[in-house]
Amino acid sequence: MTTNYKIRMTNQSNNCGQHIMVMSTNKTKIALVNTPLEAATHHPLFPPLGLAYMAAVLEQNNFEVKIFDCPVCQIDHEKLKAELNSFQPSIVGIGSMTPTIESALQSARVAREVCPDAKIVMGGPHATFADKQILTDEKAVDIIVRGEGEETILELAKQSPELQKVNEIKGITFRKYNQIIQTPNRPLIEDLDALPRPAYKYLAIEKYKITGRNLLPIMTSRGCPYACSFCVASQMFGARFRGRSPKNVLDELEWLRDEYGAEGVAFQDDTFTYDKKRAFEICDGIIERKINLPWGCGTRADAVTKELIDKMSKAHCNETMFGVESGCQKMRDALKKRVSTEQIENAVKWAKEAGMFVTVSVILGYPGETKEMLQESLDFVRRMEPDDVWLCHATPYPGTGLRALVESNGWKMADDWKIYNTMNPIYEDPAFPAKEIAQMRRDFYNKFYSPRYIVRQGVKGYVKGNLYSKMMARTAANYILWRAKARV
Ligand code: B12
Ligand code: SF4
Repeated sequence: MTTNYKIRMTNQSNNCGQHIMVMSTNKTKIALVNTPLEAATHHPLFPPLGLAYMAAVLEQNNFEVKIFDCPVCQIDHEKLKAELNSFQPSIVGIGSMTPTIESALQSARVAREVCPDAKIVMGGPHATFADKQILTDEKAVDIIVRGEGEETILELAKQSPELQKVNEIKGITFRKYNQIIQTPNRPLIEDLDALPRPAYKYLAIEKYKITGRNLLPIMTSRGCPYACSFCVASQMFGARFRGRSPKNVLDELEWLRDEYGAEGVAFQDDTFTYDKKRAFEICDGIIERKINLPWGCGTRADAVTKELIDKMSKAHCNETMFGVESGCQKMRDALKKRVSTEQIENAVKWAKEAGMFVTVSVILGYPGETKEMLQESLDFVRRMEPDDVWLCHATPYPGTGLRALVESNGWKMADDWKIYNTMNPIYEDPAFPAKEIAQMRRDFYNKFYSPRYIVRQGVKGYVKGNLYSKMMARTAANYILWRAKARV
């Protein structure tokens, strides 16, 4: 298929930067960068699915692609610079989330130094909503891709290196002389089944282990019809749920197991069960095809029924995360969550009865929340006795209603993006000091991860075989030991 390309031997490096001799061609080269991690993260590392999708589309169209997956390969900016220098791509595409934006900008600067003629493109949820600010402040970035990237990066690659008709490419923001120009939004990809599978061959996929197990991600849908005020999902991927067909999903699950040795799968959809009929069909398919992989997913409490939860459990779902956000109806209304207390209690109860590891996530300190309301919320969560609780400080990410609200209140906000990871208070509500919120968060965890909790998770994990419970029994034991040593 590519015989008209010149082939030569060059000294290049593999996914993790070890030098090897490879055949290379005269195809246009595109580098995709998962930017270096500058500080330890509280999350396990997951493969950068968005970059892997874009790599697949570019490869399908005969471009030469490399992904520099810096966090898992422990590539810092110096090493990235050397890698880009030896690859000399026409486009350097860099992903961004809010806590990693500083690192992403630093990646752009090193790319500019060693590839002065390359176009430096940035995408992802931070750049999408901070496009104008980034292009104003950072000359090393040429173009921002807003929202879904597959079709946009392909059009950029096709026009590369001249990019003479860049203004005709939808979904980008770019600088022309001293002006910043936003082209119209790109229509969403209608048929997600038509996308190639994420090109994991460009990643050091074997390095992604969670407690020693090969747990791989899958995204079976995009878009969210809700508009919770702290979240960018519906603006990023559209306010309409676009689900892949059950067959397409099931084929990918088998591929993850057979080609990549997956021992478990993380469904990373925003609301996996939004289309219940589709969720039932996927579960039936998993059972019929004997896919036999444990999996977890996140969803809304109003998007499940007892029957669906039981079916998911039969299909080896052993972990579910519900975005509860608050135990106080008034706060859930303010957050635009549109879920009732009864729906939350039922969903958690059904999932626990089905033997799943149930996590709930809760937002702390949303504007208008009082100490009493937060206490009500924490008491509600404690009563439900989930297996884990993510207590997230309300974090005003660019593009969210929450950010607009905090700005309109005139409250001071932290401008260090690195701390936008939900573990830190970001703004100060004069009526409810951030210090008090942080203390209530600590107190909750100190009581929650108790010896009784360890026994409960130990039984669920070691006797009943739930993988997540095993992990949490150990994590909680370490937490208690750490507290005892540190006397906190
Ligand atoms: C899985 C996930 C994680 C995983 C793994 C992240 C990863 N490796 O991608 C983990 C658990 C590590 C994680 C952590 C966090 N996450 Co998270 N996460 C997700 C989730 C659920 C799925 C990500 C995914 O795979 N999407 C599917 C792919 C196809 O989309 P994508 O990655 O966005 O890529 C597309 C576009 O963004 C764009 N694109 C992306 N990069 C680039 C680069 C170029 C050059 C171009 C052209 C285009 C482009 O094109 C891609 C293909 O269409 C999303 C929600 C969502 N729906 O995306 C939240 C989401 C990305 N996370 C979010 C947040 C807030 C976080 C945290 C900051 C806090 C938290 N939740 O704990 C941490 C911080 C992590 C850190 N590094 O510091 C927010 C991001 C908001 C923001 N402004 O950054 C999201 C959008 C959730 C939300 N709805 O608010 N997360
Ligand atoms: S929090 Fe969940 S339900 Fe709400 S908008 Fe985001 S993805 Fe949708």
